[in-house]
Amino acid sequence: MKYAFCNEFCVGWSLEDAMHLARDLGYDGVEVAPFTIADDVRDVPLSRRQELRAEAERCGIQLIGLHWLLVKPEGLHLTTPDREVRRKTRDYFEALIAFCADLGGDRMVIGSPKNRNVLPGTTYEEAFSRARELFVSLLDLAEERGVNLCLEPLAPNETNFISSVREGVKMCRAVDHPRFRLHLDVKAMCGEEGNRPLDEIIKDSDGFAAHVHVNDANRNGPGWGDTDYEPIKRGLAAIGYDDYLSVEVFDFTPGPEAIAGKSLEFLKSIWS
Ligand code: LER
Ligand code: MN
Repeated sequence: MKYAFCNEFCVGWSLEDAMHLARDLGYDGVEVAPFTIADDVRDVPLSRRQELRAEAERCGIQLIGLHWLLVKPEGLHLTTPDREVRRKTRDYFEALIAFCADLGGDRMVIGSPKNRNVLPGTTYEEAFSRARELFVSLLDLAEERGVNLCLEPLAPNETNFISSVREGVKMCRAVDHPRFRLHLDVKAMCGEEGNRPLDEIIKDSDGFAAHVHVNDANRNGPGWGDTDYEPIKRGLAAIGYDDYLSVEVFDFTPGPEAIAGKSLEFLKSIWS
């Protein structure tokens, strides 16, 4: 496995400082939340992108890609009936693909639970078909720039759209393109309805999974709670996943050094 962390817990830090922490602790990569760089990535000049990529190369860290894609700018939505909002959302996705590739990244996690919810007055089927159409329209650019679009199923406590790995696989099949993949998030799989073992849920993603967020059901880092990683290890081995495990947490209070340090120690104890 390769190891990364998501940079948003480095609150107030430059991306350079986050990369230095990753290097010092023994990580391989850093995953970037674009809102930590700019409210709108179209405002980040190519010179700054090149500077960040050069620093990553200097310290032997890969900027692996992006997540929390639609936090900013405000007002974007994937499944709204409002065509103009969907057009703006699509345009922003294109800007994100370019930003991701400019940083040297090869994956984008499509999570953003609030920006994809099925809104009142819309059926699930309508939302599905709008999201599918939007995703399909991005594939040529994703292919050209070498970026995988990885849909992140999130549990019903976060969103009412694509709230299980099985639903995510349905969208992957409907889009049917090698650049449209699935992302697995541990706390989201723990929150799926049906209380199924995690190795079984992971096996449902066979052939589609291209990236993984590691955390605990309690939304802290991996190893910071009771989530058993043995079934996760079994499931990922069963589908042949050996790419990045990226630490993503939601309580930033322990601080970057503690979150990143203790999480990596735990991951290495499991995947040693
Ligand atoms: C949200 O819960 C999440 O897991 C993030 O990866 C959203 O992009
Ligand atoms: Mn996640």
